[in-house]
Amino acid sequence: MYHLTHTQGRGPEFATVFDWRLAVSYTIRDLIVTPWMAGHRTSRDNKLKRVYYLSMEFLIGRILGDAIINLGLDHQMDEALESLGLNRTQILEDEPDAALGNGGLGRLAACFMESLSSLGVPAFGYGIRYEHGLFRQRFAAGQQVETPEDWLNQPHPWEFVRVDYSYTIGFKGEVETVDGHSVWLPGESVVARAYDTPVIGWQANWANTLRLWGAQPTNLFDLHRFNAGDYAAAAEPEALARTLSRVLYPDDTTDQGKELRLKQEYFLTSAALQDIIRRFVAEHGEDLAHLPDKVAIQLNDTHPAIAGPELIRLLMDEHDLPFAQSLDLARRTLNYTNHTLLPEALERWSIWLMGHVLPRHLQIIRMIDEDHRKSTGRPANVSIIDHDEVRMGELAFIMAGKVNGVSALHTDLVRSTVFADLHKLHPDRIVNLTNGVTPRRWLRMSNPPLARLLDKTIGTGWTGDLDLLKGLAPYADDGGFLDELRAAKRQNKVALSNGLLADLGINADPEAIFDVQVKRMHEYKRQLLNILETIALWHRIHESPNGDWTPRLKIFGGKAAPGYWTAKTIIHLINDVAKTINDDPVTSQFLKIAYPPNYNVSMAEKLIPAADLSEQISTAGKEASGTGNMKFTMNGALTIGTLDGANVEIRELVGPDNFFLFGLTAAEAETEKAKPGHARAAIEKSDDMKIALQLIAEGRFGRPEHYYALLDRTWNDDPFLVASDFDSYYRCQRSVDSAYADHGHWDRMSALNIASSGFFSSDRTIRGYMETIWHV
Ligand code: H2P
Repeated sequence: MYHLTHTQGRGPEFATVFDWRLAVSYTIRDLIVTPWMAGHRTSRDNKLKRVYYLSMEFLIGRILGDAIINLGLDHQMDEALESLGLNRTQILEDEPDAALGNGGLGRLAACFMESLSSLGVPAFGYGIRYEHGLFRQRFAAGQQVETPEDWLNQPHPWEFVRVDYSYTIGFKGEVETVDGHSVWLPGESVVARAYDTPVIGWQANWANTLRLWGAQPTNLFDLHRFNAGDYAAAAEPEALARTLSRVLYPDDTTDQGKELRLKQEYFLTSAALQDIIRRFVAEHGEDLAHLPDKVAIQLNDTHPAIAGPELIRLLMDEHDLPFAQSLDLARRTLNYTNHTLLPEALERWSIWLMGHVLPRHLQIIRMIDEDHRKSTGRPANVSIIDHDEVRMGELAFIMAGKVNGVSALHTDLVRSTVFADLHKLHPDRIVNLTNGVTPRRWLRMSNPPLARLLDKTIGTGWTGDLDLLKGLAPYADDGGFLDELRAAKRQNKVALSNGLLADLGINADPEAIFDVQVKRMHEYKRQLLNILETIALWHRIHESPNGDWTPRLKIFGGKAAPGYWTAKTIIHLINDVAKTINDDPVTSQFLKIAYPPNYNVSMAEKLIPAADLSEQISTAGKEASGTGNMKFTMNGALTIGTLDGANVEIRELVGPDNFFLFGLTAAEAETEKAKPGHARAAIEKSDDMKIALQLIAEGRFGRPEHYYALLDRTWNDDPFLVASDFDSYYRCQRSVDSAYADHGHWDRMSALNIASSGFFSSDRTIRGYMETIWHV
């Protein structure tokens, strides 16, 4: 009531849901600020080492519900809201998603921030305060349409703007030599301004800061032009500067905006490093030789890899340290996480662009390269500059104390493929830290029925120590427990069905298998395999409509990068197939498809707890880890998957009997791909795949000319081996059908999945980083 009146300036009789949501958010924020400030004081007074996580993406989602849970105030909040006649769900769902990321990479950064706070590790996350996060997705006639995300169109109650923490970021210009020193005279500059969001940990013992940078012009606006009546031109400097923090570029996309993307990466990195050095000097004095003792920096993928040369530049050009020492200090401070082996995501910048935007950095990159060559006596195949391009993967590797992969399989592949030569030179540098997810958001908050059952069965300790889920294993043979587990799942499925009916008009039977594939749309993740299997199944049901079919609802969710034509065509195909299948009076009692648009964190929170089956069907060797796979396992869904990424570890932990495995291994996939005509050969052998492709070509799901190129690619190229794995997948799906028909057996498998999922807490992952990489 206080915040409604005094912060929002509204009386309860006029207050909207928005007003109430802000009042509730400020109330909760007040409770976070105290531990937040205490944590800062403790870190400063005890001169603690800090972790700095640099990431172009933080896929935070909504904050309010998570904060309430971590403060342990859910019951009190319910009571308070009820006494005011307010509806909790309505208030929580009024908050827009902070969609500052594409997918797993950005969501991992958000889970890590939460775990760092839950474990009480002094840390800052550094990112960009995109005014428009990832685009909003709509479907028009089945096709993806992108519209701007506008989460900051309304006051954002969680952030504190820090006008005093502003740094100038230069671009372009010249490098001159003055008194034997290199001096960079940037031709353009903007100001990076800090916006802080506290991230509260479990049980509110500690809170860290997510510091996002917004771009401001160095000169606010051109008064001279304004007075002359040229208003648009007067505002130009501001508009140009703001472009830097306006949108999040979807990764692996086109050439467009390359310069802007490089500038964004430098903007984030330089602001963060200037802030880190300022804080170090304030706490520990001018002697930067101790930087690695107090600072551990993690580069989330190659996006902030310019940190290597930038840190050297700051130490050398601004703090007068010699190059060799600057290089050594930078290397002992920086670490790099690799998230993918796909060449498209290992950034390369043309020398021309790098030299144009960051001329001083290009010089330093050449010095780093030269030093590495000399010190390792190596030929050019490990060099940073290759074929007139700067390879950011190599730069990140060479500048890192440790390089980590994100699952056991991925790390092995990092060692044996992309960085094989560098690994030989630096055999101790690559380490594995299998990803994890926070159980606070992904279990306690998003799945209250299951959380209540867990509390009742094994006590509440699991939220802060997910290994305690092991205590559930004995209950896998307890019929009473399994009934309750089924009831909890059913409650989530009913809630989801109601939502699907209201939003999409799809009438879903909660008894059906809820079979869910949600993630970025990408060919390697093989949503195409899933939809082709759906078509083949539909055809089979038509052949024997009186058969004993297990009803299934296939749910898809995900966005395609705006320039990624094939992924967009697959979205179109799924929607077209859904239209035909959902309206089919013969089959729709057995098979339906739901593809809600604009998949985001909040949607994941509803879909994952309601899933029976988790689709993790990437071409083996391509999905670095996956984190959705972990969330599903924790929530009792069974996985149908390939031996890829963290699926391998999930299967080992839950046991092969409780996991639906299909498909080629990573090694087999490599061999298969090398065979000429592999796709055609596999399709010729598979009646089900052939019929699925034929039905599309015949136009059974809408105009076939939309799909000719996709069909042609599948027959003649099939880079991600959809055809080679099709039959194995189809058969495996039928074994899912029969397993699901045996309720008792299915529920037992589900219980064992939950019981074995403790390893996938991001608390475990962060402890691993603390020990192996950061030494905090
Ligand atoms: C990526 C990888 C995932 C990995 C995640 C976090 C880039 O995420 O592909 O396999 O789990 O990073 O390490 P995504 O595809 O979801 O955008």
